[in-house]
Amino acid sequence: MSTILLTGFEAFGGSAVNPSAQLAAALAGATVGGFAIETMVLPVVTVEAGDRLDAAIDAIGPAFVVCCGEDGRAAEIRVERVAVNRREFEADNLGTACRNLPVVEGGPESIEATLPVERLVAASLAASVPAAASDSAGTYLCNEVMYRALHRGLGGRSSPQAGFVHVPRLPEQGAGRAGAPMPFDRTLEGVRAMLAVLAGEAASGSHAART
Ligand code: PCA
Repeated sequence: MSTILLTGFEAFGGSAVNPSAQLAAALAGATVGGFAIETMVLPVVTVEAGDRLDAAIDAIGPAFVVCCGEDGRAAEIRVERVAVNRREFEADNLGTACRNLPVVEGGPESIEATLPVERLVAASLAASVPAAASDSAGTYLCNEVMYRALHRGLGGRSSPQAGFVHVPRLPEQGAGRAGAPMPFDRTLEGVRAMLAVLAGEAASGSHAART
């Protein structure tokens, strides 16, 4: 059976929970449209998160990689269009700071998602879950793992279609800086609709089109 690898992140920034870790827990072992969903929760730790993702892609050989994370500024599910080759943050979960460092030395300035971003957004909206495409995944761990997942394809390594989905905080976390929380069952419904689109596209053969 073909596989979709879905990743979440552990809690960070003083929060006790992360909605993306809950997505990984809720979808572990699920089947969507004939695809097995495998999940993992990544550490909010620079370099290590990308290394773990890389190893999982090598071990599992998924058709698609959907990395998920929390965005405290989001009021809707955000499907990222692009990852940038920059690490710029005050502290990861081990206290490491990064100032204007590349994710991958010598890598391109930016890499576009190879998931069908607009169709994923449409799928969530069709399920009545607010969603939008986004042109910035930030310069923290979410951007870093997205860049790593996409960069491996440039060097000729096996490269599943990959991208990143940012989700709003949970109601128990309160609103972020500019965001609004989303109940977990809504987030799950939106992401499930996106996975169904991926499974449907692969089954109908448009998988290679990468649009
Ligand atoms: N969100 C952070 C990192 C982990 C997460 O869930 C981000 O947006 O980079």
